[in-house]
Amino acid sequence: MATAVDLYPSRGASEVMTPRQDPVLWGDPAGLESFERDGFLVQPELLADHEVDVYRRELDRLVADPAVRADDRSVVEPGSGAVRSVFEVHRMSEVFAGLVRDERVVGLARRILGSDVYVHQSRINVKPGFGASGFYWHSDFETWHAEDGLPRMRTVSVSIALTENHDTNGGLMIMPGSHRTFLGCEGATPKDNYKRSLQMQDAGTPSDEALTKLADAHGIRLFTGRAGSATWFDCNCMHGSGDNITPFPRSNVFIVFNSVENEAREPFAAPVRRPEFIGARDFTPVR
Ligand code: 6CS
Ligand code: FE
Repeated sequence: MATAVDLYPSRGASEVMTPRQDPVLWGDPAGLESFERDGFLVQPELLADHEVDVYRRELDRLVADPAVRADDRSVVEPGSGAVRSVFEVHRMSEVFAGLVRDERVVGLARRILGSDVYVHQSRINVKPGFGASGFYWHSDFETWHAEDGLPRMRTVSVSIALTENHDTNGGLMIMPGSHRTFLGCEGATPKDNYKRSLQMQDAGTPSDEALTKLADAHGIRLFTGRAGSATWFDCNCMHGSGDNITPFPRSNVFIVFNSVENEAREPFAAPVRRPEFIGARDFTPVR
């Protein structure tokens, strides 16, 4: 099979900026203008309080289950050993599978991506209080292209808050408009990179100069909101989150929808594929 053309080179000898060569919206843009402009949109009330309770209880159940904690799909905090994330929750839990199929969720993903969609990745992030570490600045697409082999920017993430996102407990930050520039990072991908990168990313990390340039051009938006609010963001937004040293956990469920027209190929800049629980190889559309 001919190797796919690499429109977004990354992880080479030096950092390189490439203008986005893909649409942001692949379907009907009506009402989604802010998503096109900024690379994100917020739904303050996606889930009602009683629905939040159902998903929060399911998150607590999974996190408390020793079998889940021992599962390869769980990532623990480097320091405390507390569960930080659990991947593939849409396959592990019928409750979260139901959220993925919820028309309010998958329907908007289909509209943004202009096609049927499958789940490239899902995870719950617990981000407990008292010191849970954040995620340094990165573009998800840079990793999903380099390591999971997604060819085009036809992927959208939704982060649904399951606890209150205060401006103090390590909320998501996005540079509005940064989705229109692809930042190819310097430095080859180490083998088994995912084992470290899910706790602390190094390959695929932008330089201070590039981050300064992007932040000067776009600013930084901090996302706060009630439990049940949702932030949808394009796969190529430059984003990150701070540590959470407050007593208040910042838990969310994070679902990544990829277009069925953008199926994962071989990694564009990594020696081996990542495990399927991080980068799906089952392209069955969500029904
Ligand atoms: O590597 C990944 O796929 C994951 N890492 C981060 C920090 N965000 C996106 C994704 O969940
Ligand atoms: Fe990310």
